[in-house]
Amino acid sequence: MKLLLATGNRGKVREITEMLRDLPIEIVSLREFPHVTPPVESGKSFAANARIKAETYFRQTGLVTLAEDSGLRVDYLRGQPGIFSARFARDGATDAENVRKLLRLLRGVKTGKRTAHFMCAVAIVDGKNLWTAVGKCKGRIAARASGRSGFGYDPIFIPKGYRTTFARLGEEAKNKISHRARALRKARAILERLLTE
Ligand code: ITT
Repeated sequence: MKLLLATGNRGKVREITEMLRDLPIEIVSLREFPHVTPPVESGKSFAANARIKAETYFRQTGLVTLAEDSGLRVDYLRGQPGIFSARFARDGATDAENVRKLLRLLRGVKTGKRTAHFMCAVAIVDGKNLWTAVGKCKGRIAARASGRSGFGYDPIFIPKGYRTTFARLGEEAKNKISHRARALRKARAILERLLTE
């Protein structure tokens, strides 16, 4: 089975490819479809945006498509940046700009009030059905950035039960407990069913 992993985010591609490594699936990326047009992510939830992406890319390629929408919800900021995590500082912002903005907004906020969680919604479309699965990872925002692994807000996110950031824990540890890992564990059952059909 061929599966289109419909994301332009290299960090997501790396993690999802690793998580699905043991399945007999040929994963193809958007790089092999340079002419597809990305959708406007106009949904009001992670699940809605994941669905929009999966449906748009399925329509243009005809391949079973897996897309995901994810982001960070910070309690002190009433859930911001949420679905706008990728473009928090500005449209086309770099990870470093987004991290800087978040740290600035939390300057002086005490450890106990820096709670946050990552969310990930995965959508799979095969032309007949659409499935979604979500995963959540609780934690808090560090006082300063630390670590080089991962992407996005990883240098400032400390998962619950740990003392250091995702970026310092490294990909193997992150891939066991992350929001993406949790959503993918559920999505895996769907892919296994598709494989037997
Ligand atoms: P695609 O839409 O092409 O998949 P994107 O990066 O624009 O790529 P999103 O709209 O889902 O994807 O935005 C997700 C953003 O949330 C991402 O750019 C990061 O800033 C943040 N994010 C999501 N998962 C993360 C993770 O595991 N670690 C750190 N930051 C993460």
